[in-house]
Amino acid sequence: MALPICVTIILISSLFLISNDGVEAFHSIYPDLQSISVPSVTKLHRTAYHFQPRRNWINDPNGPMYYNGVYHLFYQYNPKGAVWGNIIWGHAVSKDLINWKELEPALYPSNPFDKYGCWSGSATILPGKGPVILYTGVIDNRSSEVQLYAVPENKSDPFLRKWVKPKSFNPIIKAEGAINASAFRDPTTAWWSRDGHWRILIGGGRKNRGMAYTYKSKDFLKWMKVKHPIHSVESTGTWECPDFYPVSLKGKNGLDLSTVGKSVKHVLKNSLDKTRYEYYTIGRYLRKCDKYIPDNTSEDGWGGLRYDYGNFYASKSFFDPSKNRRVLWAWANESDSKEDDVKKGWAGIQSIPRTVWLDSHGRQLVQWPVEELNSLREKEVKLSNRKLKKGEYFKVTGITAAQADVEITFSFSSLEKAEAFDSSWVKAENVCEEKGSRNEGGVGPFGLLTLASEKLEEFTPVFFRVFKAPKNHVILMCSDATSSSLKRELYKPSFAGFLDIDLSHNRKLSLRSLIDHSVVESFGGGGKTNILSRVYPTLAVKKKAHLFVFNNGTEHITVENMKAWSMKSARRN
Ligand code: DQQ
Repeated sequence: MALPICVTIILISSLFLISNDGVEAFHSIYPDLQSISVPSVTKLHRTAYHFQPRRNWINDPNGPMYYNGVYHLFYQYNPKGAVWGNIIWGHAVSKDLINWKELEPALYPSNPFDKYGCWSGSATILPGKGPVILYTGVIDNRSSEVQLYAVPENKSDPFLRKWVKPKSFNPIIKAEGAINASAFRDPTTAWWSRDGHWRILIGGGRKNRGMAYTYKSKDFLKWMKVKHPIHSVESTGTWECPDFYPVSLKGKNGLDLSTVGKSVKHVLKNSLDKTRYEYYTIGRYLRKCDKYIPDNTSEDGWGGLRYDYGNFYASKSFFDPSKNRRVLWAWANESDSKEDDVKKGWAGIQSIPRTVWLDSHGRQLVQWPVEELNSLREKEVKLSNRKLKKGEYFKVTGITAAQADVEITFSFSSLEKAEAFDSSWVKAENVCEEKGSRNEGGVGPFGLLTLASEKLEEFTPVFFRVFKAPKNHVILMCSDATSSSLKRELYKPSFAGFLDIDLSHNRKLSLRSLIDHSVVESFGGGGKTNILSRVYPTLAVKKKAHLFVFNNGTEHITVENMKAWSMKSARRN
Protein backbone atom coordinates (compact mmCIF):
# COMPACT_ATOMS: atom_id res chain seq x y z
CA MET A 1 0.00 0.00 0.00
CA ALA A 2 1.37 3.45 -0.91
CA LEU A 3 1.99 5.70 2.08
CA PRO A 4 0.49 9.21 2.06
CA ILE A 5 3.04 11.82 0.93
CA CYS A 6 3.35 13.40 4.44
CA VAL A 7 4.16 10.08 6.11
CA THR A 8 6.74 9.14 3.50
CA ILE A 9 8.54 12.45 3.86
CA ILE A 10 8.58 12.27 7.65
CA LEU A 11 9.97 8.73 7.60
CA ILE A 12 12.75 9.75 5.25
CA SER A 13 13.74 12.78 7.29
CA SER A 14 13.66 10.97 10.63
CA LEU A 15 16.39 8.66 9.32
CA PHE A 16 18.73 11.60 9.77
CA LEU A 17 17.92 12.42 13.39
CA ILE A 18 21.38 11.71 14.75
CA SER A 19 22.62 13.66 17.72
CA ASN A 20 25.78 15.78 17.79
CA ASP A 21 27.06 18.01 20.55
CA GLY A 22 29.79 19.70 18.55
CA VAL A 23 30.04 23.45 18.97
CA GLU A 24 29.49 25.06 15.58
CA ALA A 25 31.49 27.86 14.01
CA PHE A 26 30.11 31.33 13.54
CA HIS A 27 31.60 34.85 13.45
CA SER A 28 35.37 35.21 13.74
CA ILE A 29 36.17 36.10 17.32
CA TYR A 30 38.95 38.49 18.35
CA PRO A 31 38.59 38.89 22.12
CA ASP A 32 41.39 41.50 22.32
CA LEU A 33 39.74 43.75 19.75
CA GLN A 34 36.11 43.46 20.83
CA SER A 35 36.09 46.44 23.11
CA ILE A 36 38.55 48.79 21.44
CA SER A 37 36.96 52.04 20.43
CA VAL A 38 38.68 54.87 18.53
CA PRO A 39 37.99 58.50 19.56
CA SER A 40 36.47 59.33 16.18
CA VAL A 41 35.60 57.25 13.16
CA THR A 42 37.34 57.49 9.77
CA LYS A 43 34.89 58.92 7.28
CA LEU A 44 36.61 58.25 3.94
CA HIS A 45 34.75 55.08 2.97
CA ARG A 46 31.62 55.51 5.05
CA THR A 47 28.42 55.09 3.10
CA ALA A 48 26.10 58.00 2.35
CA TYR A 49 22.86 56.15 1.69
CA HIS A 50 23.41 52.54 2.76
CA PHE A 51 22.46 52.24 6.41
CA GLN A 52 25.24 52.01 8.95
CA PRO A 53 25.31 53.12 12.58
CA ARG A 54 27.44 56.06 13.68
CA ARG A 55 30.27 53.80 14.74
CA ASN A 56 31.31 50.24 15.57
CA TRP A 57 30.42 46.81 14.28
CA ILE A 58 27.07 45.87 12.74
CA ASN A 59 25.86 42.56 11.35
CA ASP A 60 22.50 40.88 10.70
CA PRO A 61 19.29 42.88 10.19
CA ASN A 62 16.81 41.81 12.88
CA GLY A 63 13.05 42.10 13.35
CA PRO A 64 12.27 44.45 10.45
CA MET A 65 8.63 45.56 10.56
CA TYR A 66 6.18 48.30 9.72
CA TYR A 67 4.07 49.31 12.70
CA ASN A 68 1.80 52.32 13.11
CA GLY A 69 3.32 54.16 10.16
CA VAL A 70 6.95 53.57 11.16
CA TYR A 71 9.55 51.16 9.77
CA HIS A 72 11.75 49.54 12.38
CA LEU A 73 15.15 48.09 11.68
CA PHE A 74 16.95 46.32 14.50
CA TYR A 75 20.44 44.97 13.94
CA GLN A 76 23.18 42.94 15.56
CA TYR A 77 25.51 45.51 17.04
CA ASN A 78 28.70 45.71 19.08
CA PRO A 79 28.39 48.97 21.06
CA LYS A 80 32.04 48.79 22.17
CA GLY A 81 34.11 48.02 19.10
CA ALA A 82 34.49 47.40 15.38
CA VAL A 83 34.75 43.60 15.39
CA TRP A 84 32.04 41.07 16.27
CA GLY A 85 31.32 40.74 20.02
CA ASN A 86 29.29 42.15 22.97
CA ILE A 87 26.25 41.62 20.74
CA ILE A 88 23.07 43.60 21.41
CA TRP A 89 20.14 44.78 19.24
CA GLY A 90 20.67 48.26 17.81
CA HIS A 91 17.48 50.03 16.73
CA ALA A 92 16.67 52.60 14.05
CA VAL A 93 13.35 53.90 12.74
CA SER A 94 12.30 55.45 9.46
CA LYS A 95 9.26 56.71 7.59
CA ASP A 96 10.60 55.70 4.18
CA LEU A 97 13.24 52.94 4.59
CA ILE A 98 15.95 55.37 3.42
CA ASN A 99 16.30 58.17 6.01
CA TRP A 100 16.86 56.73 9.49
CA LYS A 101 16.86 57.84 13.08
CA GLU A 102 19.11 55.85 15.37
CA LEU A 103 17.64 55.13 18.79
CA GLU A 104 18.96 53.62 21.99
CA PRO A 105 19.55 49.84 21.81
CA ALA A 106 16.37 47.77 22.00
CA LEU A 107 17.78 44.60 23.57
CA TYR A 108 20.92 44.01 25.57
CA PRO A 109 22.02 41.25 27.95
CA SER A 110 20.02 41.67 31.13
CA ASN A 111 19.26 38.21 32.43
CA PRO A 112 20.96 34.81 32.68
CA PHE A 113 19.35 33.72 29.42
CA ASP A 114 21.03 36.30 27.23
CA LYS A 115 24.06 37.03 29.37
CA TYR A 116 26.43 36.17 26.51
CA GLY A 117 24.55 37.97 23.75
CA CYS A 118 21.23 38.92 22.22
CA TRP A 119 21.47 37.24 18.83
CA SER A 120 19.30 37.40 15.75
CA GLY A 121 15.55 37.15 15.60
CA SER A 122 12.35 38.53 14.13
CA ALA A 123 9.25 40.52 14.95
CA THR A 124 5.62 39.41 14.62
CA ILE A 125 2.69 41.76 14.92
CA LEU A 126 -0.08 39.97 16.82
CA PRO A 127 -3.52 41.20 15.74
CA GLY A 128 -4.96 43.46 18.44
CA LYS A 129 -1.91 42.98 20.67
CA GLY A 130 1.00 44.58 18.88
CA PRO A 131 4.55 43.50 18.12
CA VAL A 132 6.50 40.73 19.80
CA ILE A 133 10.19 40.10 19.21
CA LEU A 134 11.53 36.55 19.26
CA TYR A 135 15.31 36.34 19.49
CA THR A 136 18.14 34.03 20.45
CA GLY A 137 19.81 34.41 23.83
CA VAL A 138 23.22 32.92 24.55
CA ILE A 139 23.50 31.51 28.04
CA ASP A 140 27.15 30.48 28.36
CA ASN A 141 30.51 30.82 26.67
CA ARG A 142 29.98 27.54 24.84
CA SER A 143 27.32 29.38 22.91
CA SER A 144 24.33 27.40 24.21
CA GLU A 145 21.33 29.06 22.69
CA VAL A 146 17.71 29.52 23.81
CA GLN A 147 14.83 31.51 22.34
CA LEU A 148 13.37 34.49 24.21
CA TYR A 149 10.60 36.98 23.66
CA ALA A 150 10.37 40.72 24.29
CA VAL A 151 7.50 43.20 24.04
CA PRO A 152 7.38 47.01 23.89
CA GLU A 153 7.29 48.62 27.32
CA ASN A 154 4.88 51.24 26.01
CA LYS A 155 2.92 50.42 22.87
CA SER A 156 1.80 54.01 22.46
CA ASP A 157 5.40 55.24 22.06
CA PRO A 158 5.47 55.80 18.27
CA PHE A 159 9.08 54.58 18.08
CA LEU A 160 8.77 51.63 20.52
CA ARG A 161 12.04 52.66 22.12
CA LYS A 162 12.03 50.39 25.16
CA TRP A 163 11.54 46.65 25.15
CA VAL A 164 10.99 44.35 28.11
CA LYS A 165 11.61 40.65 28.47
CA PRO A 166 8.78 39.30 30.65
CA LYS A 167 9.95 36.92 33.38
CA SER A 168 7.10 34.50 32.90
CA PHE A 169 7.65 31.93 30.17
CA ASN A 170 11.11 33.22 29.21
CA PRO A 171 13.03 31.48 27.74
CA ILE A 172 10.13 30.28 25.66
CA ILE A 173 12.11 27.60 23.83
CA LYS A 174 15.11 25.55 24.92
CA ALA A 175 17.13 23.03 22.94
CA GLU A 176 15.84 19.66 24.01
CA GLY A 177 16.43 16.05 23.01
CA ALA A 178 18.74 15.60 20.07
CA ILE A 179 18.98 19.32 19.27
CA ASN A 180 22.48 20.72 19.22
CA ALA A 181 22.19 23.77 21.52
CA SER A 182 25.11 25.55 19.90
CA ALA A 183 23.41 25.49 16.51
CA PHE A 184 19.89 26.51 17.45
CA ARG A 185 19.12 30.09 16.60
CA ASP A 186 17.48 32.93 14.70
CA PRO A 187 13.69 32.45 15.03
CA THR A 188 11.62 33.65 12.08
CA THR A 189 8.54 35.84 12.06
CA ALA A 190 5.52 33.70 13.01
CA TRP A 191 2.64 32.81 10.71
CA TRP A 192 -0.86 31.81 11.67
CA SER A 193 -2.36 28.53 10.50
CA ARG A 194 -5.98 27.41 10.28
CA ASP A 195 -5.37 24.75 12.93
CA GLY A 196 -5.24 27.59 15.48
CA HIS A 197 -1.46 27.67 15.94
CA TRP A 198 1.29 30.18 15.34
CA ARG A 199 4.36 28.65 13.78
CA ILE A 200 8.00 29.72 13.57
CA LEU A 201 11.20 28.23 12.20
CA ILE A 202 14.52 28.08 14.04
CA GLY A 203 17.79 27.47 12.20
CA GLY A 204 20.12 24.66 13.16
CA GLY A 205 22.15 21.68 12.16
CA ARG A 206 23.29 18.28 13.29
CA LYS A 207 26.60 16.85 12.18
CA ASN A 208 26.85 18.34 8.73
CA ARG A 209 23.14 18.40 8.01
CA GLY A 210 21.53 21.85 7.94
CA MET A 211 17.92 22.14 9.03
CA ALA A 212 15.11 24.41 10.12
CA TYR A 213 12.96 23.26 13.06
CA THR A 214 9.29 24.18 13.34
CA TYR A 215 7.73 25.19 16.65
CA LYS A 216 4.04 25.89 17.18
CA SER A 217 2.02 27.71 19.79
CA LYS A 218 -1.59 28.68 20.47
CA ASP A 219 -0.82 31.63 22.74
CA PHE A 220 2.70 32.72 21.64
CA LEU A 221 4.00 31.73 25.08
CA LYS A 222 3.98 27.94 25.26
CA TRP A 223 5.75 26.52 22.24
CA MET A 224 5.89 22.91 21.12
CA LYS A 225 8.38 21.41 18.72
CA VAL A 226 7.01 19.76 15.62
CA LYS A 227 8.64 16.31 15.50
CA HIS A 228 10.56 16.75 12.27
CA PRO A 229 12.30 19.77 10.74
CA ILE A 230 10.32 21.56 8.04
CA HIS A 231 13.25 20.83 5.77
CA SER A 232 16.86 19.68 6.02
CA VAL A 233 19.72 19.14 3.57
CA GLU A 234 22.81 16.96 4.01
CA SER A 235 26.29 18.59 3.87
CA THR A 236 25.09 22.16 4.14
CA GLY A 237 26.27 22.70 7.75
CA THR A 238 24.38 24.88 10.21
CA TRP A 239 21.52 26.93 8.80
CA GLU A 240 21.42 30.43 10.22
CA CYS A 241 18.70 33.04 9.82
CA PRO A 242 16.13 30.93 7.93
CA ASP A 243 13.45 32.92 6.16
CA PHE A 244 10.20 31.33 4.96
CA TYR A 245 7.44 33.18 3.15
CA PRO A 246 4.73 32.90 0.50
CA VAL A 247 5.09 34.55 -2.90
CA SER A 248 2.31 35.23 -5.36
CA LEU A 249 2.29 33.37 -8.69
CA LYS A 250 1.04 36.53 -10.33
CA GLY A 251 2.35 40.07 -10.09
CA LYS A 252 4.79 41.82 -7.82
CA ASN A 253 2.69 42.24 -4.68
CA GLY A 254 4.06 40.73 -1.50
CA LEU A 255 1.99 38.55 0.82
CA ASP A 256 1.41 38.38 4.52
CA LEU A 257 3.08 35.27 5.99
CA SER A 258 -0.22 33.55 6.75
CA THR A 259 -1.53 33.71 3.17
CA VAL A 260 -2.64 30.34 1.78
CA GLY A 261 -4.11 29.25 -1.53
CA LYS A 262 -3.41 27.85 -4.95
CA SER A 263 -1.96 31.07 -6.31
CA VAL A 264 0.91 30.93 -3.84
CA LYS A 265 4.35 29.30 -3.72
CA HIS A 266 6.79 29.37 -0.82
CA VAL A 267 10.41 30.45 -0.54
CA LEU A 268 12.84 28.97 1.97
CA LYS A 269 16.14 30.80 2.41
CA ASN A 270 19.02 29.59 4.55
CA SER A 271 22.23 31.34 5.44
CA LEU A 272 25.05 28.80 5.40
CA ASP A 273 27.42 29.40 8.26
CA LYS A 274 30.21 27.37 6.65
CA THR A 275 30.81 29.76 3.78
CA ARG A 276 28.72 32.79 4.71
CA TYR A 277 26.68 32.36 1.52
CA GLU A 278 22.93 32.05 1.37
CA TYR A 279 20.69 30.16 -1.01
CA TYR A 280 16.98 29.83 -1.52
CA THR A 281 14.55 27.42 -3.11
CA ILE A 282 11.01 27.87 -4.37
CA GLY A 283 8.59 25.15 -3.49
CA ARG A 284 5.43 23.88 -1.84
CA TYR A 285 4.53 24.17 1.81
CA LEU A 286 2.51 21.15 2.93
CA ARG A 287 0.78 22.73 5.90
CA LYS A 288 -0.93 19.65 7.22
CA CYS A 289 2.31 17.73 7.60
CA ASP A 290 4.58 20.69 8.41
CA LYS A 291 6.84 20.03 5.45
CA TYR A 292 8.35 22.13 2.72
CA ILE A 293 9.28 20.56 -0.62
CA PRO A 294 11.40 22.49 -3.10
CA ASP A 295 10.28 22.33 -6.74
CA ASN A 296 12.44 20.14 -8.93
CA THR A 297 13.43 23.29 -10.84
CA SER A 298 15.08 24.67 -7.67
CA GLU A 299 18.51 23.29 -6.83
CA ASP A 300 18.60 22.52 -3.11
CA GLY A 301 22.11 22.93 -1.65
CA TRP A 302 25.41 24.59 -2.43
CA GLY A 303 24.57 25.21 -6.09
CA GLY A 304 21.19 26.76 -5.24
CA LEU A 305 19.97 30.17 -6.32
CA ARG A 306 21.21 33.13 -4.36
CA TYR A 307 19.54 36.44 -3.63
CA ASP A 308 22.90 37.98 -4.25
CA TYR A 309 26.25 36.56 -5.37
CA GLY A 310 28.36 39.01 -3.36
CA ASN A 311 28.78 40.32 0.20
CA PHE A 312 25.22 39.61 1.32
CA TYR A 313 24.41 37.50 4.37
CA ALA A 314 21.92 36.80 7.17
CA SER A 315 19.13 38.37 5.13
CA LYS A 316 15.61 38.81 6.42
CA SER A 317 12.40 39.89 4.75
CA PHE A 318 9.14 41.38 6.01
CA PHE A 319 5.73 42.15 4.57
CA ASP A 320 5.05 45.87 4.26
CA PRO A 321 1.25 46.27 4.34
CA SER A 322 1.47 49.98 3.53
CA LYS A 323 2.68 49.18 0.01
CA ASN A 324 1.69 45.51 -0.31
CA ARG A 325 5.24 44.43 -0.90
CA ARG A 326 7.80 42.08 0.59
CA VAL A 327 11.00 43.88 1.51
CA LEU A 328 14.35 42.15 1.87
CA TRP A 329 17.39 43.31 3.84
CA ALA A 330 20.81 41.83 4.39
CA TRP A 331 24.05 42.48 6.14
CA ALA A 332 26.66 43.51 3.54
CA ASN A 333 29.66 42.07 5.35
CA GLU A 334 33.17 43.48 5.19
CA SER A 335 36.00 43.11 2.72
CA ASP A 336 38.37 45.25 4.77
CA SER A 337 40.82 43.67 7.23
CA LYS A 338 39.88 43.49 10.90
CA GLU A 339 42.89 45.66 11.78
CA ASP A 340 41.62 48.40 9.49
CA ASP A 341 38.08 47.97 10.75
CA VAL A 342 39.39 48.72 14.23
CA LYS A 343 41.36 51.74 12.99
CA LYS A 344 38.35 53.08 11.08
CA GLY A 345 36.10 52.51 14.10
CA TRP A 346 33.35 50.83 12.08
CA ALA A 347 32.57 47.69 10.11
CA GLY A 348 29.57 46.33 8.21
CA ILE A 349 26.63 48.04 6.52
CA GLN A 350 23.11 47.04 5.48
CA SER A 351 22.14 46.48 1.85
CA ILE A 352 19.60 48.80 0.29
CA PRO A 353 16.17 47.35 1.15
CA ARG A 354 14.86 45.49 -1.89
CA THR A 355 11.35 44.63 -3.01
CA VAL A 356 11.20 40.93 -3.83
CA TRP A 357 8.71 38.95 -5.94
CA LEU A 358 8.45 35.77 -8.01
CA ASP A 359 9.46 35.96 -11.66
CA SER A 360 6.61 35.28 -14.09
CA HIS A 361 8.10 31.86 -15.04
CA GLY A 362 8.04 30.88 -11.34
CA ARG A 363 11.60 29.54 -11.18
CA GLN A 364 13.37 32.40 -9.44
CA LEU A 365 12.89 35.60 -7.47
CA VAL A 366 13.40 39.13 -8.74
CA GLN A 367 14.60 42.02 -6.58
CA TRP A 368 14.68 45.76 -7.02
CA PRO A 369 15.71 48.61 -4.69
CA VAL A 370 12.66 50.04 -2.90
CA GLU A 371 11.17 52.90 -4.90
CA GLU A 372 11.79 55.37 -2.05
CA LEU A 373 15.49 55.30 -2.91
CA ASN A 374 14.74 57.40 -6.01
CA SER A 375 14.01 60.38 -3.76
CA LEU A 376 17.78 60.74 -3.26
CA ARG A 377 18.46 61.11 -6.98
CA GLU A 378 19.67 64.47 -8.29
CA LYS A 379 21.61 65.88 -11.27
CA GLU A 380 20.41 63.43 -13.87
CA VAL A 381 22.74 62.64 -16.78
CA LYS A 382 21.33 60.86 -19.85
CA LEU A 383 22.77 59.05 -22.81
CA SER A 384 21.11 57.12 -25.61
CA ASN A 385 22.01 55.22 -28.70
CA ARG A 386 25.77 55.42 -28.16
CA LYS A 387 27.88 52.75 -29.96
CA LEU A 388 30.83 51.23 -28.18
CA LYS A 389 33.47 49.57 -30.32
CA LYS A 390 35.91 47.01 -29.02
CA GLY A 391 38.28 48.57 -26.48
CA GLU A 392 36.20 51.71 -26.00
CA TYR A 393 35.87 53.34 -22.59
CA PHE A 394 33.38 56.16 -22.27
CA LYS A 395 33.55 58.44 -19.22
CA VAL A 396 30.27 59.52 -17.62
CA THR A 397 30.64 63.09 -16.39
CA GLY A 398 28.35 65.45 -14.52
CA ILE A 399 27.59 63.25 -11.50
CA THR A 400 29.40 62.39 -8.27
CA ALA A 401 30.68 58.99 -9.32
CA ALA A 402 31.45 57.86 -5.75
CA GLN A 403 27.83 58.38 -4.71
CA ALA A 404 25.60 57.51 -7.64
CA ASP A 405 22.78 55.45 -9.09
CA VAL A 406 23.14 54.27 -12.70
CA GLU A 407 20.58 52.51 -14.90
CA ILE A 408 21.74 51.34 -18.28
CA THR A 409 20.45 49.12 -21.09
CA PHE A 410 22.86 47.60 -23.60
CA SER A 411 21.95 46.01 -26.93
CA PHE A 412 23.85 44.17 -29.63
CA SER A 413 22.72 43.04 -33.04
CA SER A 414 24.18 39.56 -33.20
CA LEU A 415 25.25 36.66 -31.00
CA GLU A 416 27.50 35.19 -33.69
CA LYS A 417 30.70 36.24 -31.98
CA ALA A 418 29.82 34.79 -28.56
CA GLU A 419 32.71 32.72 -27.15
CA ALA A 420 32.22 28.99 -26.66
CA PHE A 421 31.01 27.94 -23.22
CA ASP A 422 33.08 25.23 -21.59
CA SER A 423 30.73 22.71 -19.97
CA SER A 424 33.17 22.27 -17.06
CA TRP A 425 32.45 25.85 -15.94
CA VAL A 426 30.06 25.29 -13.06
CA LYS A 427 30.95 28.16 -10.78
CA ALA A 428 30.33 31.57 -12.29
CA GLU A 429 32.97 33.19 -10.06
CA ASN A 430 35.68 30.94 -11.54
CA VAL A 431 34.71 31.99 -15.07
CA CYS A 432 34.74 35.62 -14.01
CA GLU A 433 38.16 35.22 -12.42
CA GLU A 434 39.55 33.46 -15.49
CA LYS A 435 38.06 35.75 -18.13
CA GLY A 436 37.99 39.09 -16.30
CA SER A 437 36.86 42.42 -17.72
CA ARG A 438 40.05 43.25 -19.62
CA ASN A 439 40.48 40.10 -21.71
CA GLU A 440 38.98 40.50 -25.13
CA GLY A 441 35.80 38.52 -25.72
CA GLY A 442 33.15 38.18 -28.42
CA VAL A 443 29.88 39.49 -27.01
CA GLY A 444 31.27 41.26 -23.99
CA PRO A 445 32.79 41.89 -21.61
CA PHE A 446 30.80 45.12 -21.54
CA GLY A 447 29.37 47.10 -18.65
CA LEU A 448 30.36 49.73 -16.10
CA LEU A 449 33.68 50.52 -14.49
CA THR A 450 32.66 51.87 -11.11
CA LEU A 451 34.85 53.57 -8.51
CA ALA A 452 37.59 53.97 -11.11
CA SER A 453 40.69 56.13 -10.68
CA GLU A 454 41.62 58.54 -13.50
CA LYS A 455 44.29 56.26 -14.96
CA LEU A 456 42.47 53.04 -14.10
CA GLU A 457 44.93 51.86 -11.48
CA GLU A 458 41.79 51.03 -9.51
CA PHE A 459 38.30 50.10 -10.68
CA THR A 460 35.44 47.73 -9.89
CA PRO A 461 33.93 46.51 -13.15
CA VAL A 462 30.35 45.27 -13.24
CA PHE A 463 29.82 43.57 -16.57
CA PHE A 464 28.28 40.90 -18.76
CA ARG A 465 29.93 38.33 -21.00
CA VAL A 466 27.82 36.13 -23.28
CA PHE A 467 28.85 32.56 -24.20
CA LYS A 468 27.48 30.06 -26.65
CA ALA A 469 26.59 26.61 -25.26
CA PRO A 470 25.31 23.76 -27.49
CA LYS A 471 21.64 24.53 -26.77
CA ASN A 472 21.50 28.11 -25.59
CA HIS A 473 23.46 31.20 -24.66
CA VAL A 474 24.92 31.57 -21.21
CA ILE A 475 25.11 35.04 -19.70
CA LEU A 476 27.71 35.70 -17.06
CA MET A 477 27.39 38.72 -14.78
CA CYS A 478 30.45 39.76 -12.75
CA SER A 479 31.27 42.31 -10.11
CA ASP A 480 35.00 41.92 -9.94
CA ALA A 481 36.87 43.43 -7.00
CA THR A 482 40.29 42.13 -8.12
CA SER A 483 41.45 45.60 -9.21
CA SER A 484 39.25 47.59 -6.86
CA SER A 485 42.09 48.78 -4.65
CA LEU A 486 45.86 49.13 -4.55
CA LYS A 487 45.66 48.06 -0.93
CA ARG A 488 46.82 44.47 -0.59
CA GLU A 489 45.30 43.10 2.60
CA LEU A 490 41.74 43.13 1.37
CA TYR A 491 39.22 40.52 0.31
CA LYS A 492 38.97 41.17 -3.45
CA PRO A 493 36.82 38.41 -4.96
CA SER A 494 35.55 38.05 -8.51
CA PHE A 495 31.90 37.74 -7.57
CA ALA A 496 29.65 36.41 -10.33
CA GLY A 497 26.39 34.70 -11.20
CA PHE A 498 24.67 33.44 -14.33
CA LEU A 499 21.67 35.34 -15.63
CA ASP A 500 18.56 33.47 -16.81
CA ILE A 501 17.45 35.58 -19.79
CA ASP A 502 16.57 34.39 -23.29
CA LEU A 503 18.53 36.51 -25.77
CA SER A 504 17.26 34.79 -28.88
CA HIS A 505 14.56 37.39 -29.64
CA ASN A 506 15.59 40.36 -27.57
CA ARG A 507 19.32 41.12 -27.58
CA LYS A 508 19.28 43.48 -24.63
CA LEU A 509 20.76 43.38 -21.16
CA SER A 510 20.13 45.88 -18.41
CA LEU A 511 22.14 46.80 -15.37
CA ARG A 512 21.59 49.05 -12.37
CA SER A 513 24.44 49.88 -9.98
CA LEU A 514 24.18 51.71 -6.67
CA ILE A 515 27.60 53.15 -5.92
CA ASP A 516 28.24 54.40 -2.41
CA HIS A 517 31.96 54.91 -1.54
CA SER A 518 32.76 51.39 -0.29
CA VAL A 519 29.90 49.48 -1.84
CA VAL A 520 28.75 48.72 -5.38
CA GLU A 521 25.35 47.02 -5.32
CA SER A 522 24.26 45.83 -8.76
CA PHE A 523 21.08 44.40 -10.28
CA GLY A 524 21.35 42.54 -13.59
CA GLY A 525 18.49 41.82 -16.00
CA GLY A 526 15.99 43.87 -14.02
CA GLY A 527 16.96 42.26 -10.68
CA LYS A 528 17.29 38.59 -11.66
CA THR A 529 20.98 38.30 -10.78
CA ASN A 530 22.36 40.65 -8.17
CA ILE A 531 25.82 41.24 -6.76
CA LEU A 532 26.94 43.44 -3.91
CA SER A 533 30.68 44.13 -3.61
CA ARG A 534 32.37 45.87 -0.67
CA VAL A 535 35.47 47.66 -1.94
CA TYR A 536 38.08 50.01 -0.49
CA PRO A 537 39.77 52.06 -3.21
CA THR A 538 42.71 54.24 -2.23
CA LEU A 539 42.77 56.57 -5.28
CA ALA A 540 39.20 56.33 -6.56
CA VAL A 541 37.68 58.11 -3.59
CA LYS A 542 35.30 61.07 -3.25
CA LYS A 543 35.82 63.48 -6.18
CA LYS A 544 38.64 61.36 -7.58
CA ALA A 545 36.30 58.48 -8.34
CA HIS A 546 35.06 58.11 -11.93
CA LEU A 547 32.50 56.11 -13.80
CA PHE A 548 33.05 54.58 -17.27
CA VAL A 549 30.98 52.53 -19.67
CA PHE A 550 33.15 50.03 -21.55
CA ASN A 551 33.21 47.27 -24.11
CA ASN A 552 36.07 44.80 -24.53
CA GLY A 553 34.27 42.44 -26.91
CA THR A 554 34.65 42.31 -30.68
CA GLU A 555 30.88 42.67 -31.17
CA HIS A 556 29.83 46.34 -31.14
CA ILE A 557 27.59 47.21 -28.24
CA THR A 558 25.02 50.00 -28.15
CA VAL A 559 24.13 51.87 -25.01
CA GLU A 560 20.42 52.11 -25.80
CA ASN A 561 19.72 54.16 -22.76
CA MET A 562 21.58 55.31 -19.72
CA LYS A 563 20.42 57.47 -16.86
CA ALA A 564 22.79 58.28 -14.04
CA TRP A 565 22.24 60.37 -10.96
CA SER A 566 24.28 61.80 -8.15
CA MET A 567 22.76 60.57 -4.92
CA LYS A 568 22.06 62.86 -1.99
CA SER A 569 23.12 61.55 1.39
CA ALA A 570 20.35 59.92 3.37
CA ARG A 571 19.39 61.70 6.59
CA ARG A 572 20.60 60.01 9.73
CA ASN A 573 18.89 61.33 12.86
N1 DQQ B 1 24.78 36.23 13.54
C1 DQQ B 1 24.10 36.19 14.81
C2 DQQ B 1 23.51 34.83 14.89
C3 DQQ B 1 23.37 34.45 13.47
C4 DQQ B 1 24.61 34.99 12.84
C5 DQQ B 1 25.08 36.52 15.90
C6 DQQ B 1 24.52 35.18 11.36
O1 DQQ B 1 22.27 34.84 15.58
O2 DQQ B 1 23.23 33.06 13.31
O3 DQQ B 1 25.54 37.83 15.76
O4 DQQ B 1 25.39 36.15 10.90
